[in-house]
Amino acid sequence: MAVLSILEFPDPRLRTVAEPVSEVDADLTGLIDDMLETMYDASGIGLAATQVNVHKRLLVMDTSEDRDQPRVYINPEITVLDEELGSYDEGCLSVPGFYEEVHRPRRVSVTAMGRDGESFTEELDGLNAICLQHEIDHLDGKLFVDYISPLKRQRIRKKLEKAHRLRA
Ligand code: QAP
Ligand code: CO
Repeated sequence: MAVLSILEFPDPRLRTVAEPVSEVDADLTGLIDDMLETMYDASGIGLAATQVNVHKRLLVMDTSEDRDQPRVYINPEITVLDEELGSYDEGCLSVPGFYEEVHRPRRVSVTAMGRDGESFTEELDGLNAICLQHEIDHLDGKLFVDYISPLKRQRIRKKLEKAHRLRA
């Protein structure tokens, strides 16, 4: 297993639209395990393959208090169950240090394959529903900062670009 490096906004590779996974083989389960290790190492609750520069439709999540309930979604397809929106102060491992309120549907249904390649369907609400929508956005090249004002987004961009220059 390995901790992978995470792309950060405004890296243009985060805008890539991911391709469906065709087969759940040993390479893919290895990637899943590395993504889970990367998410736990970074204290995140969700991570999409896009964020580790792999452009496949795959994401991992764990919103549990004890960080012991990994969830894996391969080729996730989401249906909004309820148009009612909820708001949450979202963050992102690709936008470190910044949090902004985002509105999203509160209840969704998702059909996906798990780590075993078996298809499943489940209904999600609360933080799980928010996190899943945030991670599927990554697979479509979208970031939570796309939902905030251009002025706030530009401020975040400038601060992260400066941090990246200092790091380099
Ligand atoms: C996405 O985000 C999410 O800025 C997952 O310094 C977040 O795990 C969905 C993190 C909130 C719904 C609600 C962010 C860690 C983790 C940071 C994360 C940071 C350290 C973000
Ligand atoms: Co994110």
